[in-house]
Amino acid sequence: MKSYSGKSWKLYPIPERLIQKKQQDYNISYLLSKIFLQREFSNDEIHNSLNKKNILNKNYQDEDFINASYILNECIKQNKKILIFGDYDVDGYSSTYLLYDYIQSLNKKCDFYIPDRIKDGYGPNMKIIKKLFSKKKYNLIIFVDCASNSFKELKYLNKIGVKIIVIDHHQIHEYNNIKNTIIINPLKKYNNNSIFCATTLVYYFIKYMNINFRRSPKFNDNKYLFFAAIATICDQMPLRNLNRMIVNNGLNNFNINNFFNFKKIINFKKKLSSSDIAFNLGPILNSAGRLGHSDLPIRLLTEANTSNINSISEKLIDLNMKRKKIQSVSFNLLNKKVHDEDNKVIFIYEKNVNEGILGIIASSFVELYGKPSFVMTKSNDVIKCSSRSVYGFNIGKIFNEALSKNILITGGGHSMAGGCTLNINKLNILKKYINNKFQKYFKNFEAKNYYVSEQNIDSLRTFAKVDLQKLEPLGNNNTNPFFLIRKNKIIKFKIINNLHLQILIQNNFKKKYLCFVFNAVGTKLGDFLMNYRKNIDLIVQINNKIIQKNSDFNLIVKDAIL
Ligand SMILES: [Mn+2]
Repeated sequence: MKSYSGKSWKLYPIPERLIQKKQQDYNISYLLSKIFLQREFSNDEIHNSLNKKNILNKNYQDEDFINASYILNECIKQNKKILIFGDYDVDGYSSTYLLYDYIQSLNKKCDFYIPDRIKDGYGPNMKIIKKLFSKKKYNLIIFVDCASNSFKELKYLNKIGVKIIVIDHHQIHEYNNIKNTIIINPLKKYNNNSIFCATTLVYYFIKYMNINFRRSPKFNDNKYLFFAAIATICDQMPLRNLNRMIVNNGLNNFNINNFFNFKKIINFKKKLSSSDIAFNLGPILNSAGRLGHSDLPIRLLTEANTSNINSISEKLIDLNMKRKKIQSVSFNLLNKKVHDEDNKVIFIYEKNVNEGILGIIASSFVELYGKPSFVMTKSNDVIKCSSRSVYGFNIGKIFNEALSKNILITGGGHSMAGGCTLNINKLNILKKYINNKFQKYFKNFEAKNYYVSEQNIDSLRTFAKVDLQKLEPLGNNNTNPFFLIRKNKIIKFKIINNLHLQILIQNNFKKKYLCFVFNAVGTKLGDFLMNYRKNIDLIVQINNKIIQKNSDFNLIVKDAIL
């Protein structure tokens, strides 16, 4: 079935007897059974989904943990000067904070540094390293969520006698053994497909170190797991297997009321859900780096003084509101350009866009059009690009290859997200390069989108009440399921923030339902929905954001069938 947004929708074929068997085995609904089968959930994952009080009974261990623990332990013992170097997003802040907190809990001191997204750029560079080391002669530097490819900087640090630990999950360009440097990165092994964010690696590393080397009397497993959970969600790691358990346990087991530093920026009245993290807490923390205040979130996390916590929180909330405004203006501008193009990869350059929001815009394009998206703007004398991908098209690898072919100045990332910088005269070469790669990887590419089944709205309401939360956390590799609802009329619509559509639909039985169509203004789908008055078949999701707030049941319209 072809649709207005240019996607093709299919019913996922699962044999009836399999659905019924799973339904009986686990005493679950037909729909939930079908979704578990469609997503190939393991028995462990199903048990974890159905049992609220699940325990995290799986561990992760990396062979580099021993050597890294040994170095960190020696440095702590000998009161050496330690610097943690992080990244300006939730994963970077969280991993920096966990290490900092652990070392503090041993009554030892250490410093941290988060580079500025706009002035410094991602990861270490010679200028910042020299500046940091001119202020203090650190003996150990721990890079988190970055530096896997920073050979030049690592070699330099080595030369001046600094010990190095890197804990990272980004695609490695080319792995070189560097003396006195321990790199913890599952992607060191060729073909290893890591699913962990940096904070999860740090969490397991500290846990290992705490058990085997140096026990902290204040070691707070639940708090540390909570940070691994929020970073897993915000870094859009696949929410399957161990990551599912990390998120479920991390959010369930930690009493957020005990963490005063977040009191002002999130609602404490209830248990936090993964959508609270993905749509509220995450964007607030990330907006700081996007608008030139990369240090604020780490200061919020490490601050002890109440009035300082309050003023940092207020600044963060304010920055997030500013970010939303800038984003909606830029989104409208760039979306018009996408509208005019008809390529399999979205490749958009516009001179004056705030470079901090390129990634969010790329994300919304992937969501809207189901195509890998590269969004670019001018930054000083070069072009900065942020990109998000579709499943199976590894952006981190492609940027690494383009880097080795000298198309890029810098570049890297992981399979679903990445960034790069390039000279303006390489813009068309990069576009061609990416299009060729895409055509090679996906010869007969047609993004197939699957819906679970055709449903009437009442059955969806039941599913929303009883089953949807069993699929949580929803996100990458475990998306909010799509359903087909037939023969609905749109009887009213309203434009929200010049960006989204709110529509009222009416089914065959004259029942009315409220739906949202996000980022629809200015798209083919949006134009169509505002103007069509006959019966229409829609692809929808249940709006779990609203469900959890106990308000009325409503739907998110994702597409309309031609
Ligand atoms: Mn990360």
